[in-house]
Formats: sequence, C-alpha cells, structure tokens
Amino acid sequence: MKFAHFADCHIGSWRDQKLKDISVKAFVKAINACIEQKVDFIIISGDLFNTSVPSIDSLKEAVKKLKELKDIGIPVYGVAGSHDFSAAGKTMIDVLENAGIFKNVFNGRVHDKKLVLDFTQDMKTGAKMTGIIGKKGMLDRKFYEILEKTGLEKEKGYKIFLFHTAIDEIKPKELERIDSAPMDFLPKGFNYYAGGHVHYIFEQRFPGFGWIVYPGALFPTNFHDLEKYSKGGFYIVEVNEGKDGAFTEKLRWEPVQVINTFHIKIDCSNKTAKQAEEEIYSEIKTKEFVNTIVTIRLFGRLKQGKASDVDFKGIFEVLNDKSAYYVMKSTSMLESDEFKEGDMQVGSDSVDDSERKIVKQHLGRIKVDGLDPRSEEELMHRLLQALSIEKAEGEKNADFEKRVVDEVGKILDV
Ligand SMILES: [Mn+2]
Repeated sequence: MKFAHFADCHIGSWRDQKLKDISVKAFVKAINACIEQKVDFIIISGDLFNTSVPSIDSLKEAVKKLKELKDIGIPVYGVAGSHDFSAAGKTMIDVLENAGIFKNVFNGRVHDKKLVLDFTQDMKTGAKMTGIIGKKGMLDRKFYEILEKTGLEKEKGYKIFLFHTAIDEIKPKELERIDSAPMDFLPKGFNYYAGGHVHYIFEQRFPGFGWIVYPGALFPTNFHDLEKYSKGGFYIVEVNEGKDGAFTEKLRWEPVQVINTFHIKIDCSNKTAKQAEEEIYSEIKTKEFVNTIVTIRLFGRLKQGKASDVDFKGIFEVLNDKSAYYVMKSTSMLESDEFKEGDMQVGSDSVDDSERKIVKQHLGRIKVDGLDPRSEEELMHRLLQALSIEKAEGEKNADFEKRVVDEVGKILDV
C-alpha cells in the first residue's frame, strides 16, 4: 500500500493575493503528484484551510481537486486542525464531508466519561485510521486526557493515528512557546502517527509507538518559515507486509516546488544603515528574479543609522524591475543604538507573532479579577483571532456582524 500524508496545507494563507495564490498552487501540485504516483489514499492532518471561512476562490480550487480524487477513487481522510475551526466551533471540513469528498476520521462517543474512538477502514488497503482534531490553545488536550486507549491499542491490522498537536519530547527548540502534550497522550501500537500543527519536517520511529511524522506546511506560512524552508512538502509512505505479518515502511518527503525563492541576509553589526543598503544592492545587481520570491532580512546592531534609513522602496523597485514575483523584508532582529523604536518595535515576521509580542508586553496592565497573565494572554489571542475574521464574499453586513458577535460572545462566555 502507498499513501500520502499532508498536514497544514493552509490554503489561502498570507494576506497578499500573490502569496495566497501560491498556497493554492502548492495544494494543486501536491494532489497532482499523488495522482501521478498512484497513491491508494491521502491523509490530511489538519489545517486544510488557513481560516475557518476560506474565500470562494480558495474553496473552489480545493473542492475541484478533492472531487477529482473522488472520481478516480483516491479517498481523502483527515481531521480538522486549529485553523479549520471558527471560534464558535464551525468548520468547512464538515461541508466537505457532507459533499462526500473528505472523510473525517475523528469519530466516536463519550462513554462513562471516556472518549471511545472508532476506526475508519480504507476499503482498498484495509488500513485503519482514527485520530483527534486540533483546537486552538490546546483545547484538544481534554480529548487526550479522557481517551480510552485499550481498545485502540488492541486492534489488529495496519493502524494510522491522525493528530494535530505538538509533542513535548520532539518539539523543536525554536517553537518552545507552542503548547504541547506528552507523547504518552497518544495511544501506543499504531504503525504510523500522522502529525500536523507544528510546521517542521520530522520523522522518527519510537519504541512502543511507530513512526511519528510531521510533513510541515505544504507552503511556508510566514517570513521565518519561508526563509528557512523555501518550500513545503508532504510524505509518501510505502508499506510492505512481511511473511511474518510485520509491516515495514519506506518514507520519502516530497518537496512541492511552485516558486523560486532567494534569501538575502545581511549582518549589520558594525555597519551603517547606508552600508547595509549597499550590501543589498550588490547582492541583487547582477541577478534576475523571474518567478522568484525575494526575502530580505537585516539583523545585528547597526553602528549608525536605523532600519528606516535603508531605502527599501528603491530596493523593492529594482527587484520588481528584475521581475521578482514578490519581495518582503524583516528588520525585527535589527537593533540600533541611535534609535529605539520602543514598545511597538515588533518587526514584520507575521501578524500573529507581532500580536503575541504586543500582548505579552502589556499583560496585567489592567487588573481583572480571576484572570492570571497566562489566561489573559490566551484570551487576548483568541479575541484577536475572532475579531480579525473578514467579511466573506457576498456576506451581508448584518450576517457578518452577527458572526463576529457570536464568535466573540462564545469566547467571553456571554
Ligand atoms: Mn498549521
């Protein structure tokens, strides 16, 4: 049997339309690769869409590909991820499931205060799947805490567990602030643990468990990840059953290349802003940037001048003349002696990160009874998420207002 494991497709990610388009193209290309390689089925470990209400364009492309898979008999199994849910707990995944083009494997019931999960079996290969959805702020934690594992562990056959959460023991250092759960939360004895949520590429076999795998995002969703990975990808897993009935897997991470990237990183230590600017120009002078996203990061401590002394407008113009697809910069790691941009210095890594930084700086300034800093931070984050939803295409003002009020009401419990 051969299957593909996707996670964190984030279709429709990025605010800019040109980058949003790339996230859709990555999904289309990845599905095409699965069709070409004749996989038996595809797993999506959460965050298919970037927002709970994706744009009609993103939705149309995604549905088109899922329908194509259905027509040629490649089933798609998955769980919803933290991004797939609105604050009121609604998800487009349900719509796709009702249309018969996506099979949600998070099924079961609560019995005697225990969560009893059912397996979904793939007809063609016999693979058995189950899993747990991801929720913002690790609200999925309670599912693991009450999970009835014995039945899951005893089940025979090839078993895949889908999850959308970070795991303490294998969480990368740089993502330390992400909430996570201990590996023991997972039921033992599955062959393959199809992870999502944490955007990094990871594969390892663990005694008592099996392969624990994160494919990372299908296309990077922020400046840092774009700079680090340039592209996203997914796993192709080939499973063979030996004479003794034991299964062995061959894993291959398959990159999804939809656009080129070029990264400029300038260490500004002991340089003036003007020198940093000249260095950028000398890096781009002799090159063309057709179909290329260019990232520019300045870091270190300038000896003279400040970030805003660098003529980014001029640099962007030169890059656009050289046919760059998209240009972005980050000065969040740049320091200068002359000028302190103060409390609001947050850089341009991602809106999400910036919001978190600002919220952190201002925690506890207004005292609210019974609200500790940790809960305040989480509450602020959820409110910002709820308040940042955009009006959907064709949505009436009154409906949009109601949606925002409902989401916020749910969070504040009023
Ligand atoms: Mn994600």
